[in-house]
Amino acid sequence: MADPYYITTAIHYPNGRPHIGHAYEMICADAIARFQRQAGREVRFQTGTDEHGLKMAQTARARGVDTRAFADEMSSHFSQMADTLNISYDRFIRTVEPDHYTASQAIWKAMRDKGDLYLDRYEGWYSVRDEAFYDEKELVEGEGGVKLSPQGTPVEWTAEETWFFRLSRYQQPLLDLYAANPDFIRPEARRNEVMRFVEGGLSDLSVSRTSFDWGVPVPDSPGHVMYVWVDALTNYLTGAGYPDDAATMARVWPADLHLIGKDITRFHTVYWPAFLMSADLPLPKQVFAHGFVLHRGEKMSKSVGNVVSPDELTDAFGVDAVRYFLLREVSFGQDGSYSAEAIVTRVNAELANSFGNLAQRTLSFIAKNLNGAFPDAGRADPADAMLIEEVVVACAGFKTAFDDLLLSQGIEAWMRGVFACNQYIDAQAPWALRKTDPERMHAVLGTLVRAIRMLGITILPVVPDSAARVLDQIGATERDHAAVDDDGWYARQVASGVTIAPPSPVFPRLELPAAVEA
Ligand code: ME8
Repeated sequence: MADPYYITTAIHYPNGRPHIGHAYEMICADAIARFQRQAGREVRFQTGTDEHGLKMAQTARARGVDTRAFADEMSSHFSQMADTLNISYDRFIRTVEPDHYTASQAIWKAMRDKGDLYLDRYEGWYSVRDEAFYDEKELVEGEGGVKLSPQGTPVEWTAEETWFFRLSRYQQPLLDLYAANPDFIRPEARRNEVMRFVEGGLSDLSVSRTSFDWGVPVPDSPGHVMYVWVDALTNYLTGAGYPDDAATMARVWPADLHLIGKDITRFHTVYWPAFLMSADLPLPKQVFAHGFVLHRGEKMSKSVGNVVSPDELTDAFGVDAVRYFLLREVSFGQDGSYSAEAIVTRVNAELANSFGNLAQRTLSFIAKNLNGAFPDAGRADPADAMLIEEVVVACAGFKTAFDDLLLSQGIEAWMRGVFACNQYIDAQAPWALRKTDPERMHAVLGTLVRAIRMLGITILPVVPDSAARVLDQIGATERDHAAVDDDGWYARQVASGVTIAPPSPVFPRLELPAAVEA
């Protein structure tokens, strides 16, 4: 059986509509999932919504609607967005689902049986917006002297009887984990932050609430629901079949990659591994914290209200253009900024005018001048082999970079292959050769078709729909990584007699729409 690869996104709070940050996270995870599938891994990819907690309960109450009905409606916007963005998830999990209750209660009991849970009185600060407890020493002062969380959100004083998790016990095991696995937390800046935090000492964590009931009930403890992060993190196990589906668990757990945003690193790299150690479960192999996508350099969030709808962007520019832009523009792990102008500029320069134009002018020339027949071998020139070599290097560069989650660099490497093709086509000028040297023209066009196939396969994880259309135009059906190096493909196409139909452009030039510009 193929080597499994389990990748997850954070599960998103559906207390408002999805924004471009949520879209970004799904797109990055999807590109990685598709890339790993192409590499032959048996990928399991999970995304979903995180529906419990005070923030959801309060938002529903403020709107005067039933919390569950509100969660149902809002979660559907996230699953619809995932479908619009062509996200190849295997499961869209909702934390209100019965098997998730089972998993959350099972990990709870395992932690309790370990002696890591005890009842006590909690008194301290809580941010509903972050769904997080904070120590007094972490708070900052806002306008008028009000106390704010380190994320700048309001905090309220909370005092109630709750269950505590003995997080303090896990300080040394966590430090040992980070030391033994330097890649457990990426990028480096986040790893350093987390290590400083854990070195500073860990307080036990309040893990249940009694003042509201919108959550997973704590086993054998009437009146208590789990702290939303306990159940939220457990979603990754639910999706792996925990606790009852031992076969799936054995195959997909531990997760290979939890992809999350930088603001929730502490939950994933401190609390989550501590819960898992407590429950005697294997730890995920890696947590990668991506940066924030800012709109013209400014932070957006549902709670702040300057939210840009992903639908607006995909309607204006197309799904693959938005995917390409985000993956290419933002250096993975760092913050990035977007605007309509930046999307139009990037996509026109690299997709419409470069890869799109390369495919379009090559294939329409063949359709028109060779009746769509695959060019003959013609008369080779060292420039042909040199081009193929450059494209091979570019595609290998993409693969090496993606293997190491250097997504933007991977696309940049691929782009070098596209540029090499465009230089070659300009230098060889096949349209001029048509009259002067048809044999050379055949060789040049054949070389370009080979290059387009390799580049098309390579870029599939980034722009799945458009790259597939280019590959369809040349009848390239084998699309895994191994196919890139398949030297026999061209001869087989010629032998099969398939032809290239007049292509319609796959990457249209974008215009700046007035509505988005405003
Ligand atoms: O934190 N740019 O949910 P959430 C990029 N339910 N990513 C962003 C972003 C932005 N502007 N804004 C948010 C939660 N994100 C919890 C997670 S996981 C067990 C529970 C990212 O809806 C954010 O960093 O607030 C997080 O990874 C994801 O979107 C969901 O954020």
